Amino acid sequence: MLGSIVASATALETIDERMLRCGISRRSFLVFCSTLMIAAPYGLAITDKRTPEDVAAGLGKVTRPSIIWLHFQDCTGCTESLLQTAHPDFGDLILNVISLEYHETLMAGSGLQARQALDEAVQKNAGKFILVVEGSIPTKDQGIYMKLAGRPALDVLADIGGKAAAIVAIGSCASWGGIPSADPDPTGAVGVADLLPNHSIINIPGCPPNPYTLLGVVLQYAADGTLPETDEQRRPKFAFDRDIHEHCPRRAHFDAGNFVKQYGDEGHREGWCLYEMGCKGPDTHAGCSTRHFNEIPDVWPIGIGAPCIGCTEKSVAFKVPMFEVVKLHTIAAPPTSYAPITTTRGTISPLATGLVGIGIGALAGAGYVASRQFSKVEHDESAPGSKPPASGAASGSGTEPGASA
Ligand code: FSX
Ligand code: SF4
Ligand code: F3S
Repeated sequence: MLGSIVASATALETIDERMLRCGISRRSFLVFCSTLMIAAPYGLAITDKRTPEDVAAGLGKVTRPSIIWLHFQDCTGCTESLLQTAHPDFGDLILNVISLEYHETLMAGSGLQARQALDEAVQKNAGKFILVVEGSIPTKDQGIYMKLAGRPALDVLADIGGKAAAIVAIGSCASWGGIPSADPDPTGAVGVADLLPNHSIINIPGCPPNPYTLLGVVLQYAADGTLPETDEQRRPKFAFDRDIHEHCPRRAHFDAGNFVKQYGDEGHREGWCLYEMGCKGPDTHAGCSTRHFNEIPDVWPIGIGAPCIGCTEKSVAFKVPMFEVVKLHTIAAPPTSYAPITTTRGTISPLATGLVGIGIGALAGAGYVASRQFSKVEHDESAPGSKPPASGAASGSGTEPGASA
């Protein structure tokens, strides 16, 4: 990883040149491109292609985007989600697609050395780099609760943010305050857009967010200088236009009224809906239900049996209690009164058999009467119990009751 950062002197090479120079296999790059296509199925010119080969052909010509990554009040989960992957070489591949000029968690330097590295990176790329901010910014008491090299984070953000071409607030902390802003919010934690409202800022909330959303945004920007269309919370629509509930694999259980009542109960073991356990999926916009983490199927909260806590929603995560049931805005309340699908098995008593027989007899009789009543053809021989008309009989004679109705 450090190698990728030290190699920033070659930041202006294209992704293809970099892949070649670093011996990254074409196959790995194609897997990366197909994952990007799934993460951004529409809304980005770089992924709006027919095949991963087409995406790779376009992306290969793009100059690696220079990124300066700042950490404020965070847990480093956003960085972890970017670099933890099922395929050992994937973290390296990601660091070869982008040019990470400065990242405190990944660099070896510290103290004065780190400070000089930041100054150099900003100076060298002024006006061209993308600033990625991870973590919230403390504002209480003139921002004294977090300082970098003696400067409040507030000042550092204003300074470096002002020299960036665009800013990406990665994670819920940088987007709107996240965990540090939860009650009682001791540091007055806010997101980047609260402090720099007039800058080009894309929010990618999530705790952590899907890393491919970030990669899609920065690669699109590197390709043609555009940022994706966003919603009113500055979230890219391609990743946040649908709610979790819409494509949740447990949705059929919600519709059928099958709810987990307690962790470890039969419904939980069977993979039933987690709504009654406080799942915020119906009120949460994110792509997790179709785009899982770390390239491993089912690696996302609901996939492992935990309710969605609404981590991408400012008004839900860390605000609404964990087990509180969310309001359903766009859909009907879940049906809780359906008869259970599974019934206890046992022996059937002769009395029950007799009652069922009577029931079936009554139904058959009713069906017969109904079929006769719907028949518009006199002496319809297809109707059960019809007798063939007597030769020369007048119309309407010799028929079952109701046959001519
Ligand atoms: Fe952590 Fe990032 Fe949550 Fe925050 O993600 S995963 S607390 S959004 O800033 O490191
Ligand atoms: Fe899935 Fe949650 Fe919706 Fe249930 S309530 S279907 S678990 S998103
Ligand atoms: Fe967050 Fe819910 Fe996805 S908790 S990671 S938005 S499933």
